[in-house]
Amino acid sequence: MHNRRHNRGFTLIELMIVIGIILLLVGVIAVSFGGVFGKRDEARATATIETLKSNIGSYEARWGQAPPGDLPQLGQLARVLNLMENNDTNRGIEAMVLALRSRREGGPYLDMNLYGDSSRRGNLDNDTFLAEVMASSALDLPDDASNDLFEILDPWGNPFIYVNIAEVRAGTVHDKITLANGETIEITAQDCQEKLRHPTTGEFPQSFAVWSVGENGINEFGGGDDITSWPKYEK
Ligand SMILES: [Ca+2]
Ligand SMILES: [Ca+2]
Ligand SMILES: [Ca+2]
Repeated sequence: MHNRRHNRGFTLIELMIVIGIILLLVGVIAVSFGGVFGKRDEARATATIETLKSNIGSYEARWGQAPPGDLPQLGQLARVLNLMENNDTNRGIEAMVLALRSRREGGPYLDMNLYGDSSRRGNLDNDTFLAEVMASSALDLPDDASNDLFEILDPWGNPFIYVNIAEVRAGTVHDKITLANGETIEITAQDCQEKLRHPTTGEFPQSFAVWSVGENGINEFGGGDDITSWPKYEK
């Protein structure tokens, strides 16, 4: 009797130790897998930005400037009257995507693998360019092209943010970004002028800036875990 009780107690402690070890192992595995997935997403975001950089570079070589950061500017450049969208949200990335989809000047410049992948393309603010302006023919979009104003999405489902640096300098940048969680964040020219400059040289990235708000979903204008088209500044 005494022996059996002693044995039972021992078994319980043993069991708790085993459970403890299992929990510890599960924790270690979960953390390392989380790290692996996090790294994989980060690498994918970096690869997408590299593709966009190369696409924008080709566009820039023919059009003489980086894609405009809003539709009226693109309209002016492409001589499409009243090219506009109706919600003032995701303006930068939408204008960039539309500019790169144009077949004019040797386009389209947008990587069709990127554009054709529905997991990397979205229309979070659910808008279209106004059909009556005949933008489709003026921009020479492919015949089967949708009128949707698409965003290119990062691996966490948030749109990449695009600004044209000439527009940052001119103070005309004003954008709202729709995040995957339904929140909206605001981007002003003043923010960009302050936060996109190199902290010591005061230089802006290039003729444009593309960045992802990163895994934390918080826009840090290229700081923190944001993934950027320019070399990240040292803290
Ligand atoms: Ca929009
Ligand atoms: Ca849109
Ligand atoms: Ca971030």
